[in-house]
Amino acid sequence: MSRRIQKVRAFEFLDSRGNPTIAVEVETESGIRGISIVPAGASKGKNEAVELRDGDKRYNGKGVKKAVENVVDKISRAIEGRDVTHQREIDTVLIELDGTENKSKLGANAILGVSLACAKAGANCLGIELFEYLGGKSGYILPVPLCNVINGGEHAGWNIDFQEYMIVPVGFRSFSDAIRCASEIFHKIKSLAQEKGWPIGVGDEGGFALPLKDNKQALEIISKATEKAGYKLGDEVFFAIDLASSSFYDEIKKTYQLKKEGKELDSDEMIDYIVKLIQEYPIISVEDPLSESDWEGWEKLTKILREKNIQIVGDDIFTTNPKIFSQGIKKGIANAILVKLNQIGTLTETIEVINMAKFSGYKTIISHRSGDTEDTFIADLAVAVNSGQIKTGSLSRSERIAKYNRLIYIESKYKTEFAGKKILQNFH
Ligand code: 2PG
Ligand code: MG
Repeated sequence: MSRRIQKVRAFEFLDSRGNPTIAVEVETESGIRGISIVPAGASKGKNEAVELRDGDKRYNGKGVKKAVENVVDKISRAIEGRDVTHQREIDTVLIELDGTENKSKLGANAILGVSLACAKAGANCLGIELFEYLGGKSGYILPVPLCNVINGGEHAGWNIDFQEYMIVPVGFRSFSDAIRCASEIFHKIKSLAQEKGWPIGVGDEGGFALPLKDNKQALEIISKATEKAGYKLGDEVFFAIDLASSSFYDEIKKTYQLKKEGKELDSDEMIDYIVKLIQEYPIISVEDPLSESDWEGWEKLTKILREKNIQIVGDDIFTTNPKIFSQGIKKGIANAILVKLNQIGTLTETIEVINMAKFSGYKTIISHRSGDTEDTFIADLAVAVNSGQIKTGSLSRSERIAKYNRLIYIESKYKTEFAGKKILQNFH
């Protein structure tokens, strides 16, 4: 059965925000196919690989016809005839064909679509699951989900300053039990909001977008909902937050603008603010607490939070980029990295970053984007690399639930272990 690539197709699909995104289908000579749909972020890091958008009248400039053409014309010619299971070779061809540092010529969206479609076709050629294809035959760990039950910042029209308020259900024997807990808490938040007479809408990642007065009120409501659902806070369930601080950082004044609370804080004051929040609530993970430009602040805060055994996650600051990440490791910044395939643009480079993290004692969290799709690639990736954690939104909106359902499927069908409380150990 030939595994050689015969045809590469590309489509202009829509993502969960109703914006265009690219989908790629790769087909081998023996008719085996793999299809991938690329996600898109809203609060992006400055150093992310470039998402090619048409910038014309269609879809308010967000069309991806040029990226589609790049796949159909240029990329297909370069990879047709190659063995679809030779992932590293294919990704190297894609990187070289583009030739730019940030994949701006062909578009990281075009490149990633092809890279991931090849991986899926490769798994299908061998007739095995994607996670087995990427991760080998055994020893699978199901990740703890970081469920974003209250949405804020850019994902919810700035109802509140921080972007994500997540529950982390660790005290369970299985992924399915952890998800049940998260779903029950999610529904208790809804009842509490209804009792207050608040409108019940959700943000980009399916968490409630509530008219809150400040960040603490969000954590208060989740605490209450956890209690009402009958779970033990600080034992079975912890919290994680993603501040997405770059999105409210004033680059000129070098201050953090917490508009909802009427506060303007410099780096040291912001650090105090975060440390106090951690003392008050069972927060075990803090993502992008400081701006991607504030490396000095990151160094200081990492030292403080490490001592307290808190996970400090670099997203916008590292942008899943091996070069930037290695500088961060050298400077002792953060102790975990958020891994987003489309920030760097190929599967091979993403796995390189994951390996770097493991080698350096950093935790990894495989992540969705706020504009996502029904594609469940990240669920398989999290299992394949035993990341221990996945961030893929709330307990509503099918583009988020699709990943949870995929993990439930893997857990029910294969021999796996749930990461659970193990993720709480050793944040170096
Ligand atoms: C984040 C992500 C995903 P976006 O900041 O971590 O939750 O958001 O995709 O908008 O960058
Ligand atoms: Mg983030």
